Amino acid sequence: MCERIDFFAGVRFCLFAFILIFAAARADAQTAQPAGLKGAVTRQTYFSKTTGVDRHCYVYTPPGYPEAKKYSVLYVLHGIGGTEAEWINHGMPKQIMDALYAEGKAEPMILVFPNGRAMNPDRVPHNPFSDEAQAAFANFEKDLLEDLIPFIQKNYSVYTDRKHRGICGLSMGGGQSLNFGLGHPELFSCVGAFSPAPNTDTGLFKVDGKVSMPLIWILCGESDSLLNISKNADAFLTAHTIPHAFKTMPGGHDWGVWKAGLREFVPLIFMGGE
Ligand code: FER
Repeated sequence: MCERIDFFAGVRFCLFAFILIFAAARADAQTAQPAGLKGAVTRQTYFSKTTGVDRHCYVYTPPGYPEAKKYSVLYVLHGIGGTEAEWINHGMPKQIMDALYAEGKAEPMILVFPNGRAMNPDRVPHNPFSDEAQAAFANFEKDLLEDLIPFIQKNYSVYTDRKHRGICGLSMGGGQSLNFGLGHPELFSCVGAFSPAPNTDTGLFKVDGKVSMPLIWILCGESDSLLNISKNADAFLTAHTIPHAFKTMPGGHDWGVWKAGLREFVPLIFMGGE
């Protein structure tokens, strides 16, 4: 009899302990993903009306996707010689994002890595500085707005308003982020430019003050030969009293700066969930 009581007391204790551990794990999951949980990177193909051909992008989905009801979307753009694979191959975005989620420092978001050179045939030109290549980087604005964003919104569990849409990139992609983001403040709520290139065109920025941009964030290496581009953008935004952040850090035109850019920019965006 005594043994029977002990047995049931033991079962009750185990059950109680299990419920406690489960509750603690759930409470923790709301602030941070347990370390070790990993996101996923998938290559996607979409048809571009802009170029008339299929184009590709990579998509990072965070640990647990699609657990949250809807996710924000951050578009992450590459540099002059790159393609949709550049960040994936050199920037360690999956590792950076998985670590940020494990630390509870990133809102629910997916990252989209497009090919930022919209041309047909779709290839890296022999001379990435050619007029043709430069035009393709500018032409990507149309592909992004009319082809890629609708594709992502159709195929992923994401919000579709500007509050939950951001854009950032390195070098040429930094210039594109400033041009497209500040050119369409009604479509993007945050812009990050890491070492923006000479394609940065302040003439495209909407500075009439009607739509305020919650976050404009520029980062450049102190020894980057393109530092003056960041300084010009900073001076332009300051002159137009547009709130923004401009940071420099030790480094040149390199991945140390760009990885730091992604790592520092992501925790600042899409704050407040809904
Ligand atoms: C230039 C120097 C650098 C330029 C573009 C770049 C358009 C881009 C560099 C990169 O993307 O890494 O004069 O002109």
